[in-house]
Amino acid sequence: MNNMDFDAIVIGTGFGGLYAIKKLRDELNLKVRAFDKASEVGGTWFWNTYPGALSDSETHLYRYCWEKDLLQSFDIKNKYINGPDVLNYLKAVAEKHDLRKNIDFNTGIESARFDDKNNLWKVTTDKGQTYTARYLITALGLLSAPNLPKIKGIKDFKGELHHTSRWPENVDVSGKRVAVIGTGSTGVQVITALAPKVKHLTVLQRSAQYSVPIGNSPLAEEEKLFIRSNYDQIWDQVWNSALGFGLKESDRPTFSVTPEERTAIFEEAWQKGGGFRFMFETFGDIATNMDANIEAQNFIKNKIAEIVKDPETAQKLMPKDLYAKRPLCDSGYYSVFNRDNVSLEDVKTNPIQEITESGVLLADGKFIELDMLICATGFDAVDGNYIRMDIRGKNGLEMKDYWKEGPSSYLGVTVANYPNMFMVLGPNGPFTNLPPSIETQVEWISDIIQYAQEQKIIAIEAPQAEEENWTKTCAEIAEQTLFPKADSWIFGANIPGKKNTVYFYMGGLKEYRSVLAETRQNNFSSFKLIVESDLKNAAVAS
Ligand code: FAD
Ligand code: NA7
Repeated sequence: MNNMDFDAIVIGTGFGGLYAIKKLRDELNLKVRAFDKASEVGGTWFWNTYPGALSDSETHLYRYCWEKDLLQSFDIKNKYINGPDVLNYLKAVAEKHDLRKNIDFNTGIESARFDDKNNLWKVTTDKGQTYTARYLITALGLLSAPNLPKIKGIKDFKGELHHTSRWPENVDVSGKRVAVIGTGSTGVQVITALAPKVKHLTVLQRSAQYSVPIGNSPLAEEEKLFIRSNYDQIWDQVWNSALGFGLKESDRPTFSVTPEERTAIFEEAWQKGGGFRFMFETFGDIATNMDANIEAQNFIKNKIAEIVKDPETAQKLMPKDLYAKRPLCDSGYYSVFNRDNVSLEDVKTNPIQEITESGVLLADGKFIELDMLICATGFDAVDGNYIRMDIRGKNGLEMKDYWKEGPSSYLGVTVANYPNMFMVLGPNGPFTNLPPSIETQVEWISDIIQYAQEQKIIAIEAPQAEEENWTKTCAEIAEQTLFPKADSWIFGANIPGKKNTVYFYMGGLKEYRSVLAETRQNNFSSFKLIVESDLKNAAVAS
C-alpha cells in the first residue's frame, strides 16, 4: 500500500461534504481531509446571502434526517427556513460533530488527477499544496458555479455590481436606483425583498415565470410538537415518495374532474402554498400532459391578471413557455409590480444593448440610470464546478473533454474512467428535495468504500456500458415529461453554448434508492473492482 496523505479527500462543505466527512471519519475510521473555497461551512447557504434567500423545501425536511437531536433542540420557527437559518443549522451540525477540524477553508481545489499506477488521487490546492488520497469525494454543489451574464460593457459599470450568490456583507440599498437581471427562483426572492427598501427597482425580465405563493408562516407550537413527535413517520413517507418534499404526489388526472372542481383544487393549492405542492399535489399529469399543463398555466395567468393592476405589466409578467421548469413560489412577487417604485422591462423583446458606467441601455434607446446592478442570473448548474476544475481520470483523460457532449455518470455518483471518485449530486442524480438525495448518496458512497476496504479493493470504477445505460434511462424518463420542452438550467439551456441534454434522473427518490440498494445487495458487482492481489498477479505474469 502506498503512503498516502489521506484515505479520502472531500471537496465542498455544504450538506453533502459535511455528511461525507462525518460518515467516513466517524463510521469508517478513515483519515479524511476536506477543502472549501469558502471561509465557513454551509455551501449554498454560505454563498447565497442575498436578501430574501429562503428554502422552498419545508423546514423539517430541509435538514439531515439522521440528526434527530438538533431537530429537538433547534427552534424550527417557520414552515420554510430562511437562508441564514439553514446556515446556522449547518454550522451547528459542524460544531456538534467537530467537523471543522477536518476542513481547510479558504482553499480552492484547482486540479485532481488520478494516478493510474498507484490507484490514488492527487489533489492540488490554489495555494500550491498537493495531497494524495485513495478516494476523492466531490461535493461541489449543483447550483454553485455562478453564471455571470456576458453583456457588453458590464465590466465598465461604475456602480455596485453583485451576483446574488456572491453577496457581500453590509450591502446598503436604501435610497438607491437598483436593477435586477433575472426572474428565476432567486430573482423572484430578491426582487420581492428589495422592492420596499430601494428608491427605485427596475426588473429586467427575459423570461416570465409561473410562480405561486409559498405560504410561509410561523409554525404553531402544536405543529412543531407534531413534527418532533412524528419525525420517523414523516421521513418514512419522504423515503417512499418520488420528490422527497413531504407531499403526497397526486395520481389524479387533470381532466378527471369538472372545470369548476379543477379551479377549486388549484385555488386550494394556491391558498396553501408551495411550488412543488401546486405542480405535483393537485394533479398527477401537469408535468407530463400538455393539455393538463395548459390548465395549470391558465390558472396562474388568471391570478397574475387579478393581482397586477396595470394590464400592460400583467401581460408582460405572463409566461410564454410551458409550466415545466423547477416550480417557483414566492412571498408576494406579482404584487410587487403594483408599487410606484418598481418597473418592469421585458428584455426579451427589448434586449439589453449594453451596460455603461452609469446604467443599462436597452435596444429601443431607453437608458436606465443605476446605482446598483444585481445579477440573479443563476448558475452553470450540475457540471459547472467540475468543468471549472482540472479533473483528469485514467490516462490523463480530462473531464471537460470526456463531458464535452454533456456530462454522464453511472447512478449520479460515479463516472467511467474516474476510478475511486464519488460525486454528491453529480449529473443524472435525482431531481428532488435535495437533502434526502444527498443523504442517500453519501450513505451509498460510504457503503461502497467500506466494502472496498473490507475486500482489499483498491480501485472501483463505473463500467462504460453501465454509464451509457444509466444516461439512456435518465433521458427516457425525462422524455416522458414536459421538462425538456422548456428552456431552463435543468437541461443546461440557461448557459450559452452549453450542451442541452439530460442532467437529472427523474424516476423519483424511492426508485433511485432501490436502484442503489440493489447494487449494494449484489456486492457492487456491476462495478469494475480491482483487488490489490490482482495487480500483483498481473505484474508477475508480465
Ligand atoms: P453546495 O451547498 O453547493 O456546496 C458546495 C461547496 O463546494 C461550496 O461551498 C463550494 O465553495 C465548494 N466548492 C466547489 N468547487 C470547489 C473547489 N474547486 N474547491 C474548493 N471548494 C469547492 N435545494 C432544495 O432541495 N430545496 C431548496 O429549497 C433549495 N433552495 C435553494 C436556493 C438557492 C438560492 C440555491 C442556490 C440552491 C437551492 N437549493 C435547494 C439547492 C442546494 O444547492 C442544495 O439543496 C444543497 O444545499 C446542496 O448541497 P451540496 O453540499 O451538494 O452543495
Ligand atoms: P435561474 O432559474 O437559472 O434564473 C436565472 C434568471 O436569469 C432567468 O430569469 C434568466 O432568464 C435570467 N438570465 C440569465 N442570463 C441572462 C442574461 N444574459 N440576460 C437577461 N436575463 C438573464 O437561476 P436562479 O438562481 O433563479 O435559480 C436556480 C435554482 O437555484 C432554483 O431553481 C432553485 O433551486 C435555487 P431566462 O429564463 O434564461 O430567459
